[in-house]
Amino acid sequence: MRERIILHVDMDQFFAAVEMRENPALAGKPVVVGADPKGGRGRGVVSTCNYEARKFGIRSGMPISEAYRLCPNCVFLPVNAELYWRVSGEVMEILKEYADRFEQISVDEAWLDISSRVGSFEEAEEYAKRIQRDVFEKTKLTCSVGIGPNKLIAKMASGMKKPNGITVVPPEKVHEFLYPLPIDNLWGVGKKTAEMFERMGIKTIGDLARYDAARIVEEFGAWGGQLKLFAQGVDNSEVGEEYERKSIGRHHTFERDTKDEKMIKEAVDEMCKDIIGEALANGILFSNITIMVRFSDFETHTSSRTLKIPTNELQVLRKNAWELFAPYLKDRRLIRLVGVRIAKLLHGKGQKRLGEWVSD
Ligand code: TTP
Ligand code: MG
Repeated sequence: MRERIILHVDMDQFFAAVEMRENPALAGKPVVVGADPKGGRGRGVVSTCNYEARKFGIRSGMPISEAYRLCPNCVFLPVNAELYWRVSGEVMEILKEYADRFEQISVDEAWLDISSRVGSFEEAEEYAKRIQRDVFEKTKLTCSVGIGPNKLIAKMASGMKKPNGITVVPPEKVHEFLYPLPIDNLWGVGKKTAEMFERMGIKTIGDLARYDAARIVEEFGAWGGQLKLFAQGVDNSEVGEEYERKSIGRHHTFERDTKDEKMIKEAVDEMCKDIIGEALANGILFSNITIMVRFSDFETHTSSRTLKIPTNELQVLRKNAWELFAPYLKDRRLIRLVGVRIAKLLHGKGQKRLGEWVSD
C-alpha cells in the first residue's frame, strides 16, 4: 500500500466557540451549552462547555444540574443546533479545498487525505498550520489537527494538543505514540470493553498490541481482532470510503391500486421504520428526504425537502415524508406505488454522540 498522509481536524470547544464568537461579551467567562439549561436549573445534559468551564470539572454528557453545582456562575446557553450546523458547513467547505479525499465524521470533525499535496510529514505540519490560519481568518474559530499515516492515528492524535494544536505521528513513531496510552483511549473501545480488557490484564494499548491474537478473538470475536489491529496502529480504510452509499430507500407496490389513506400511511410508516433501522445500524445521519408516488396510469412524481439539521430520528422522517405525500393524496387517481428515500448522508464510526444530541 502506498504511504499516505492523513489529517484529522477537530474544532475546539465547538458549540461554545461559536456562541463566544456570536457574543463577544462571553469572552473569558465559563460557558456551558446544553439542552434545556434554564439558567442551570433545567433537566437537560451538557452538550459541551468552553475551556474555562472545564476547569470546574464540567464535561459533555453531564446533567445540567451537576454542572450548575460545580459552577453556579457559569453562563448556561441552550443548543442552537441550526447555527452550529451552518457554521460547520462553512468550515467543511474550507477544509475540502485542502484534500484529495475528504470525509466529514461529525459536526466538527473531518479527515483529509493530503498524500498528493505534501511530500513529507514535516511539510504536512506546515500545511496543517496553513489550514488552521485559513479556518481562523474565515470563521474566527480554532481547530486542532492530528497527522498520521492513517485515519485511526490521525484521529487519536488530534486531541493531544488542544486548543489550536498540531500533533504529528509519522509511521516510525506510531508504536511509541500508541502503546503507552490507556486501553480505553483506543478508538472503538468503550467502557465495557475496556473493563473486560483490564480484567485480562490489558491496561494499555501496547498490552493489547502484544496480546495473543487467538485469545482475543476467542473472547471478543472478529471485533476483537479488529481492535488488536487498531492497537498495532493498523487501519487501511480510505478517507471518504463510507461516502459511497449516497442514499437509503424503500418502495412499496400495493396489491391493488388504492386511495385508502390509512393503508398508504401504514405503508409509509413501515418504510420509514425500515430506513431508520438501517441508518441507525450504520451510524448514518440524513438531511434530505424524497418521496415517490406512482399513480395507476404509471405517471410518477417525486418530491423532496432538505432539513436544516441532519438527524436519524424516525419521527422527523415520518412527519416530513407524510407532509410530502399530502398533495398527491388529493389527486383523483388511485395510487399504485409509494417510495421513501433519505439522502445527503453523514457516515462515520464517530457518529453515535451526534445521534444523542440531535434527539435531545
Ligand atoms: P467534541 O469535538 O467532542 O467537543 P468540543 O469541540 O466541544 O471540544 P474539544 O475542543 O475538546 O474538541 O464535540 C463537538 C461538538 O459536538 C461539541 O461542541 C458539542 C457536541 N457534542 C454533544 O452535543 N454531546 C456530546 O456528548 C459531545 C461529546 C459533543
Ligand atoms: Mg471538537
